[in-house]
Amino acid sequence: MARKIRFVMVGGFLGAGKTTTLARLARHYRGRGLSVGIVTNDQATDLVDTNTLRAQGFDVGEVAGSCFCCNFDELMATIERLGAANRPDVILAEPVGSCTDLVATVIQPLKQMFDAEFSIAPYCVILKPNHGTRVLKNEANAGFSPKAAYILKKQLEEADAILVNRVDELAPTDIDEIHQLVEKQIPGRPLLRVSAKQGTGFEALCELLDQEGDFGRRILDVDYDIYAEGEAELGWLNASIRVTSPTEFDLDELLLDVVRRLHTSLDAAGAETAHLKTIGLWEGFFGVANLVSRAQQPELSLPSRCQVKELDLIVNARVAIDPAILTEHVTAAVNAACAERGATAEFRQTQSFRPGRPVPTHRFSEAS
Ligand SMILES: Nc1nc2c(ncn2[C@@H]2O[C@H](COP(=O)(O)OP(=O)(O)OP(=O)(O)O)[C@@H](O)[C@H]2O)c(=O)[nH]1
Ligand SMILES: [Mg+2]
Repeated sequence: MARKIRFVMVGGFLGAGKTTTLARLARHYRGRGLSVGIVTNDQATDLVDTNTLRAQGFDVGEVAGSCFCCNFDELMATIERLGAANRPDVILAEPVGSCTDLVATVIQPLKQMFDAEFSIAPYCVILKPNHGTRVLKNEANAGFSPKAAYILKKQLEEADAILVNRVDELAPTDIDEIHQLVEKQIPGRPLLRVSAKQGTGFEALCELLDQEGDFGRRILDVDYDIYAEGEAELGWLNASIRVTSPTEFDLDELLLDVVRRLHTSLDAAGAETAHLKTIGLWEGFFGVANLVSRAQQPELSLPSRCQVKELDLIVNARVAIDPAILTEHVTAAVNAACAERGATAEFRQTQSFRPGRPVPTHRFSEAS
């Protein structure tokens, strides 16, 4: 009988560092000679994450159109497709950052219906310190609404282990404060201090993920009305754009310019950003720029270091604003950034909406 596939799902709120973590884990498993498949997930097509991971050379399948929990069959079909040529030893899965109740709707169905095929790694959930701390402190101005804060707390509650990310930019006293806050509110979970960007804490994370045991058993008591309303407060936008210019320009500067313009205009509109990300792709080169909070600065997370005359640009935005207004902001920012370089933007597809109510394919209320 074929060896079981190790199923490693890493959750966490929008912009927490899931994709960065999965890329690092994928390199780690590959380095151990294991074959790795990654499954990304979103409410719509044209994912920055899928393109970012593929551009780094990973085997990526995408569940687009609804979350893993609401399209469990597509998750299974995607894993099967990834294994068509070469059965993976490890599947790394990234759920949508506004999803929770994943133990009852993804892990337990895997355990109870596909036990012969998968072994389940501890379910780790990443905390974005800036946002997470404000939510855990119940600060009035935590960036999003109390309903969105509810989702973040539920995500942490169902975790087997919690990863406090971005320790590279935190003072030790701040890390200690977050540690104590998490320990007090969500007690009894291993708590790892990591930097997905720099790799700090990843030895301990990989050891934790290798543990054998009965993981993914913390089934939540979730109020689906609050959960659905929390998700629906976010404006969601995925756009794909073809950019062309008669003269060369710096791809990375364009990406940063788009995100900077959005940062400025959305801030002026009083809208909190959960995650704004954009990837530019041209002939095997790629660059990625992000903004993870209104209070932080845009950053070029993966530079392309290339000059181009044309590129495919994908913008994914998750912002607490009306999706039609979000579309206006994105269109204006892309057009202005392109015009400044004498380039033309042709919008090929734009999907913008508020996420619909989650209706899981399966929901197991008892752990196996
Ligand atoms: N400084 C720092 N930045 C990080 C770290 N981890 C991730 N980031 C940055 O945070 C941003 C978001 O990271 P992602 O990995 O895309 O986050 P995500 O959770 O996959 O986001 P969504 O898929 O949109 O929910 C990117 O700009 C990353 O470079 C970290 O450890 N330190
Ligand atoms: Mg991601």
